[in-house]
Amino acid sequence: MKLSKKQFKQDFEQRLITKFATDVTKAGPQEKFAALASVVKNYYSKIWQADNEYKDESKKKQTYYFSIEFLPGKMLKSNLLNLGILPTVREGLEDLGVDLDEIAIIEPDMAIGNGGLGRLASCFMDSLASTGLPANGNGIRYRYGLFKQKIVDGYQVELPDSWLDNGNPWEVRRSDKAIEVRFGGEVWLEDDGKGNLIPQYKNQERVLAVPYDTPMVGYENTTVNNMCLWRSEVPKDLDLQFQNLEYMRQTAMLSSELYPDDSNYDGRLLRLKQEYFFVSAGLQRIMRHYHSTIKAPINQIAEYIAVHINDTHPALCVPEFMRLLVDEYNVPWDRAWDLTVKVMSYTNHTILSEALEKWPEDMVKTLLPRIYQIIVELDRRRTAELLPKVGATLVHNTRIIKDGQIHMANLSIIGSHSTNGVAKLHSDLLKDVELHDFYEIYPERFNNKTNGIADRRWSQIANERLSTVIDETIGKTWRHNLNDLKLLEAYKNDTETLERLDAAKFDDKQRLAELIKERNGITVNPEAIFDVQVKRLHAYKRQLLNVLHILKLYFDIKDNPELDMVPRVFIFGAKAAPGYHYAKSIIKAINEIAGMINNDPEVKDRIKVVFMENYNVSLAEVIIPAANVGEQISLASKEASGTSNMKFMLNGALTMGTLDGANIEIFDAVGAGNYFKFGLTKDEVYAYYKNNNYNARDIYEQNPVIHRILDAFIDGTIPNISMEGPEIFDSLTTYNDEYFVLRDFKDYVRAQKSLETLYRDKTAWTKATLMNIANSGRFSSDRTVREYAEDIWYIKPKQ
Ligand code: DL6
Repeated sequence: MKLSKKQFKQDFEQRLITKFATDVTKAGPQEKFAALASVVKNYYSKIWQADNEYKDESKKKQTYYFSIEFLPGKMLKSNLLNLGILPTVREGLEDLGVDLDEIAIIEPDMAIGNGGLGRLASCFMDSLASTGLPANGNGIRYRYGLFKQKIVDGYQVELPDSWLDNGNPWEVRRSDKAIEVRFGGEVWLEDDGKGNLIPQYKNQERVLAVPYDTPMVGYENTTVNNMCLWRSEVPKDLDLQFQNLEYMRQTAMLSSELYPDDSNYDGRLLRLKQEYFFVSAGLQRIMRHYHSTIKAPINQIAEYIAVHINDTHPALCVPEFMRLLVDEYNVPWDRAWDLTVKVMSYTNHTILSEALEKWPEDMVKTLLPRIYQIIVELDRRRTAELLPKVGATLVHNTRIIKDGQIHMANLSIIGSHSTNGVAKLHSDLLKDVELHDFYEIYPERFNNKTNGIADRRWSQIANERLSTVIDETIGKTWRHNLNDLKLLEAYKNDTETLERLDAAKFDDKQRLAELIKERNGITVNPEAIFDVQVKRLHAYKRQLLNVLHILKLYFDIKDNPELDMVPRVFIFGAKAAPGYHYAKSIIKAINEIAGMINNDPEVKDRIKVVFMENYNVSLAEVIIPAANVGEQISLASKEASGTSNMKFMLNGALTMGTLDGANIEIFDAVGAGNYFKFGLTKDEVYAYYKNNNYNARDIYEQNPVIHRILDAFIDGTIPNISMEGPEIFDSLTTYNDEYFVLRDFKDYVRAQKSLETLYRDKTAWTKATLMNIANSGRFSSDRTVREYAEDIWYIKPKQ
């Protein structure tokens, strides 16, 4: 949009008066943020309205992306950038004596997601709008986001993330579009006299779902999509139920927190209820829109809408859509099924079996009796139809209902026309191993869509310095088409470019060093290698392997105090799921090891270990630009894709990585010299599984380096881990090291040595940096969503 600095200043000052009866000299930071957000909202609202009209009039097919998590982070700068007014606003504020960065920091992170899955959903929201694709998000407006992590005595402590305390300036509450969702009660079918069985209900619990729409502003275009988040409320006519405190509490809980504690029955029930809540509300809203605006016959619905099931949490889309078609719109069962499969598509985000949801039949039957009937009928019909075609074994292995459980991945695959993995290796594993039986039956449904990242956030917003260097080297076209970064390759031997890249990195490292000082009280040297591992804490991601290597370096120094090594700062950021004891023990160990090493005068600052608490999108925006190395060291086959690997690459960090997930594609893109590859391959891992011949204790017994490092966990060398140390030690020895940490250790140390050698040659290192940036274009989520649009959703961009 076009905006002069003068106009902006007027708008901002005016808004301070109308909103807070104050002026720029007296307003507090929260007031300045709220006024600025309100001005920005005003700017995009006209575009939003026009785009809504365009969509309604053109009736173009739209996608609805159903996800239990979204992780957008802060929206202010992203909205400014996408509207094309970031520099104008920054300068305008400067004129008024206001620093944009100081205002931007006030906005709480919108963290209604946990990790990669939610962040991917938000990258997609940005890219869908930025590529002009008509799409909507659909999720839950949790009152509390993912917990705030505090580190107390080295332990993770979880505090509530009350992100809505000052309101959310971007959202629009649409009470007029509220929808009722019903649970429980009794249901039976009655013949209407014309041969139709009509469901009758009694004693249902009613909940009002109120939509809050948040605009997703496209990058310098005229598309503004919508992310709809649902809040649960008591229906107005039930206000009298105020005496019924339990009902009130349960209703509020539905949109209270992400992933309630599911270690008990009530927690699991709540989670299932949440899943149905946002699925039913979202699909009902789609149906209403279809009838009020699209006005096409119901049996053409697949030509107008696509519904995406992001991981299995929204899998109830399948039976709920059937319910709506069959019960509410009188579509015959077979036709309804055909439409459902055409409309639905599903992404699998993990092969970890504990993450593949299953719900006890009884729970579904009690909470969602009509949905249960539909699932039973789907399963019955499918079994009858497929038995003669594919045989009993395949049918049994792929049934929706098995062993008293409803298998949500099975439901999603069977009820949709597309199942995709999120990186080539992951998609191959789904076809060849994990979902092979399904692949035998529905080979045409399986495909790969390698993940991507919203590159504008991770470069233009998070790393303005680097972005400027790139602009000055190859021009600005890369800002619209990330593939143009390839032009940088022509400068790989250009000393001046390399020096400027290096200087930008140094500035980013200084910025992070200041933050570390401020937050952790640790002084780190920006000349050191900044070696970063930021991601959820999970055993398969192998933060422990990183830790063992740090301990090796530490013992090397203890053995040889004059050891010549390039100083390293090891930076961790990770949240552990509140109930994941082992992951929390690793956090404690990292913090104790940090204390031990950082305070040992003999180390002489050659190693620093920093655990940055409360890792989130905003912190990532400071850490990732400053990284020299990104640790992507999961056991091959376990990380479906990973996306921080792509963010590091775009920011010129080199990957220390296994051949896992999208690392493989990064390796292929940058070439062997610009990536530190180590570790078992997926085939080697599977060979161990097949032959059942991995023996971690042998490695411990036979390798003196490993022996000494592991003993440090149990012999008091690492202080204050008398509970956690033995737990970690046992996991690697007695319990045979589930993720092959000890097996990969030696090769990891070798790769780490070659990293240090390369870092000593500044020119060679920076050249590798440049090659990483230059080849990161294919990892833009613009590319990913275009592939979804063309191959899965069949939607077209606005011209
Ligand atoms: O697809 C997004 C993201 C992948 O990049 C990660 O590799 C994968 O672990 C993550 N999966 C999840 C699902 N839950 N679990 N586990 O977050 O998805």
